[in-house]
Amino acid sequence: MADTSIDQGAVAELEQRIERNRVSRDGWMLGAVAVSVVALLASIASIGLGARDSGGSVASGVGPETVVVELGDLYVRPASIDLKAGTELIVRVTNKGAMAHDLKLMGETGTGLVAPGATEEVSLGVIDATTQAWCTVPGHKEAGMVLDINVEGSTPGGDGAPGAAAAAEIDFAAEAPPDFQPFDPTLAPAPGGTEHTLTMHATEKVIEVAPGVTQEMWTFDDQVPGPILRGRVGDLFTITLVNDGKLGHSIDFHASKVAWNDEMRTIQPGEQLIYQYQAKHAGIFMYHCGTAPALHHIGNGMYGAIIIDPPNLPAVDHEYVLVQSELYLGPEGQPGDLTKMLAEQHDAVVFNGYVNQYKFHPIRVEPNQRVRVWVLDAGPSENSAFHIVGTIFDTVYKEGTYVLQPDQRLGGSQVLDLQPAQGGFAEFTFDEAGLYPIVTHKFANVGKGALGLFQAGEVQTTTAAGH
Ligand SMILES: [Cu+2]
Repeated sequence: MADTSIDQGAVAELEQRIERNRVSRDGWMLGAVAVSVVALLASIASIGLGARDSGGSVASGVGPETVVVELGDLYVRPASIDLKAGTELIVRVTNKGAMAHDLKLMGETGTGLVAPGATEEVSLGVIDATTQAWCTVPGHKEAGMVLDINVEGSTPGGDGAPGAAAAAEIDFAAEAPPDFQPFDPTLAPAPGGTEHTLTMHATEKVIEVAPGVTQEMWTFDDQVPGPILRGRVGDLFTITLVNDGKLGHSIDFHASKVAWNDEMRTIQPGEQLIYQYQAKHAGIFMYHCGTAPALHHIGNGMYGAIIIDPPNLPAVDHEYVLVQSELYLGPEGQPGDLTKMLAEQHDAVVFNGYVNQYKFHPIRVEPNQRVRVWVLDAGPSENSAFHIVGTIFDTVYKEGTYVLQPDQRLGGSQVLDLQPAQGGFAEFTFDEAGLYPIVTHKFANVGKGALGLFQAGEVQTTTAAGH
């Protein structure tokens, strides 16, 4: 138990200051002063003691106790408090962070969403046993926004923390379910006209990401990746973003040159905004939700691609788009784990949102047909060494320019290398009928879901996949 003598001194000094204020202020100010003193006292209790004994603090066990709690972006300060059994716990919660947070006992009773800079005081009720309160914004508890409430002589109750569920696990040897429908990788030509007006919906939706594994993905239009948009240099895009979810969301088109604080602002559930821009540059650009923590919103599925065709883009026999990204699994049916995202510990790397999906459903072309594959690395954190086993790229376009085009030097490219948010395309043909694996040549990730197949022509079932 911590020594409280220092705080007694501080309390005495504060009482003197209150007394001075009392004679010089009117009644209106007295109320404010009284409140601020309560806050100061609790603040001293938590900060003063916290500095001396690894974060614990003490509220004396008589009557209701008010504790000042600071919420920030992915922390709760203090991280623990000590109470006597039977104390009514009142928390005065100030949000010092840049995003909204709340604090609820066992994730249920407590503050509403506290806006940045705002303060809310609420009773968490009478505390009889050791328990916890945490921020219920998805991912925040897992990232550390937990307040331990310790009651003397009491160990954590048997009701079990709901957040303790184990993360889902992927069986990389599993086959896709019989009714599995892959994300169609076929890229349609840019629609006619120079103005593109569309509506996109931000949602949260439970989606299968691997055989038998679902996650609550945060999406654009209920799909991961989001819709693939396409146009030409000079085209005008007018996108209405509607937030149909339960969290704040936003959108950031890398193909645009607009002010971050306007078009890219976060909108709350039920709100919408119009994001308009003229595409001034060619390339395959990422778009994503930028709401803090953007890592969580991107890592949990809120990304897509917009392709602005380079002028004079030649026709090919087939065009496809593959968006590479990682999965950081939370419990089955729950959002991805922000803690894993922060540690860059992904569970899987996938093309177009699902483990090994084009291994289950190979992309069918014919030998000697010319194929263009647009690739975007949505990350959030892994790079891509995009490679197709058994062929050589004769044309590579990356980040707005041709890296390689056919000429008398007969150069060949084996990998389209991309960092997060970079994109480009590769063109090639398959000289023989057979199967051609699609991988990132960062091979640790091939065994984690980054494996697909092109099938050129008819293939005997005994044919082995690539070497
Ligand atoms: Cu979002």
